[in-house]
Amino acid sequence: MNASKFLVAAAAMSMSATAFAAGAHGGGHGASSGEPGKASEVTRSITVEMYDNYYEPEEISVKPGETVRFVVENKGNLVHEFNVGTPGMHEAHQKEIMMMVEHGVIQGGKLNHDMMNMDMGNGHSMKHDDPNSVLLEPGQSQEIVWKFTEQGDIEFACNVPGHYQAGMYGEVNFK
Ligand SMILES: [Cu+2]
Repeated sequence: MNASKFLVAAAAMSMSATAFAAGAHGGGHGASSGEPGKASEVTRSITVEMYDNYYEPEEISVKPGETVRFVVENKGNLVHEFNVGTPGMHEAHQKEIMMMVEHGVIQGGKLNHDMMNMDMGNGHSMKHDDPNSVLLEPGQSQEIVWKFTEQGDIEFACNVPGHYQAGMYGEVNFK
């Protein structure tokens, strides 16, 4: 990228950085889908495989109060997300991820980590580091320890543009 192109990109990014931050923190992230869990409280591990564009398993069952270790593996050819949230949280997060796509942070099967770490002013970046979510390139895997504090309307979902709409989400059932 030459210098003038870089400046244009940087300006566009800093303009949307404000919107990005507002989106990320406006919805009370995490409040209604549980909270980050402690490794010492994990009672069960669930492996979740991500394909283009669906999960295996397609739904999971948990008990209220249970802490689960999710081992998330991307077995598809595209970047996919595993995000534990309410339908409203997913809707808000889809706008954030759309912005990452528009800025070239997500390109099909690749994540631009340099751009994700770039400081866009005011300490904001396009880093994707919510505790309830992982965003993975093909072949990558990562773990999330999550505590389902109480029963609620919770889904795990991929918010990469078009994927949720294509059915890439699953129900969290309480028993
Ligand atoms: Cu996806």
